[in-house]
Amino acid sequence: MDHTDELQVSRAALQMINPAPYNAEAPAAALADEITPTALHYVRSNFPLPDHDGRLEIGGAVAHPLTLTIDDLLAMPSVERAVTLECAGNGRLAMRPLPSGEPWGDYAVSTARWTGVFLHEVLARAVPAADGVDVRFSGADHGAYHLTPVLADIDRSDLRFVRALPLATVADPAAEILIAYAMNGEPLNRDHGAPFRLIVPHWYAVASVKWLQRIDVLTEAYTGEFQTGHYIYEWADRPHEPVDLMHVRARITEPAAESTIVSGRCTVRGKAWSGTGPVTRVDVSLTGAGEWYPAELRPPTGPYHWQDWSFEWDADAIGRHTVRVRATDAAGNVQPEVPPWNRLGYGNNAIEVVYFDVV
Ligand SMILES: Nc1nc2c(c(=O)[nH]1)N[C@H]1C(S)=C(S)[C@@H](COP(=O)(O)O)O[C@H]1N2
Ligand SMILES: [Mo]
Repeated sequence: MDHTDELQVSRAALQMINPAPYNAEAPAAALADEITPTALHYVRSNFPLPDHDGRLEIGGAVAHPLTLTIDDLLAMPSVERAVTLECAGNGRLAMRPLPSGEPWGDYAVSTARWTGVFLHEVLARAVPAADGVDVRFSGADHGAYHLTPVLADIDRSDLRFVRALPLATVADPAAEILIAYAMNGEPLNRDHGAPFRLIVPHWYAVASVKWLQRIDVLTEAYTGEFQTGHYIYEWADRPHEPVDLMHVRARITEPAAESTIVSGRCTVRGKAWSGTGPVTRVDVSLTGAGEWYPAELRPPTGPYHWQDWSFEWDADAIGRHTVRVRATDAAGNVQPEVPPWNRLGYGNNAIEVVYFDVV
């Protein structure tokens, strides 16, 4: 198969949002399993698929600049982590007024098994300067920007996807940030960042730079369109904040929303996740503003992995029933009733409301 055929096959099961640059949601089935098959994993790209020369340059304020290839990474100890990635724009479609940006429904979220090396071990080989502040990650992708830049001095005719993380975060072994070269046991495909990408657990997926080409240690805080322009919560009533950790959220996966079900006992189930600690409880409400009942919550099967929950519902009365589901995490964060509106439409973790018609 040539590249074009390969892409057609790997994209066939997704719900396309934008053909170029290619952006696509996962189908509902993607949330059913522990691990999302690669062909069902959502894709979000800001630019056309880039060519990558296979080299990873590490420089800036370091004592030993390095050039690594996939073989160098394969020679290092490998780690595998299941990581739930969610786009910060997931759920944007439910915000009012509707913000600009990709009109994501609720399926820009997936969980894959990523294999790679620890970023902190790679960076340690380059020996970052003691006065390093940020670490800047450059993707190989660049081109005309399909959205309107937020920063005033941006040339939208040729932009590159560049993001930074604090050096303290990158150097912390507990952060477990990966340079991943495999996804669900296969080499990364082109849509997911071949030949290697960052995987930053717990963060909204914008931090997980694909097609990673350069890593530079900076002695000043990084500013750029994808760091301080877009991916900022522009609140109406308080200071702006950067998009960082995923907000706590639960989704109902079964029965399908708006489906007709036969009266009797019914298991409602779904997934819950958070970037600010494991989910500690999930509650279900069956009557709009009424009481909340605890759902059964499975313990996490990994530190960065969505959790299963289920609720036995006696759906005896025929008619239309509403079901709401609300997750709480170990840090005490709870989902809000109403989307937390911000100008660019990030971080919508409002309580999901679905209805079922019982017959
Ligand atoms: N180089 C590069 N990395 C990127 C992006 C991008 O446009 N270019 N998009 C980011 C965003 S916003 C998301 S949500 C995730 C999506 O990862 P996926 O396509 O593997 O699901 O990649 C992130 N990494
Ligand atoms: Mo995203």
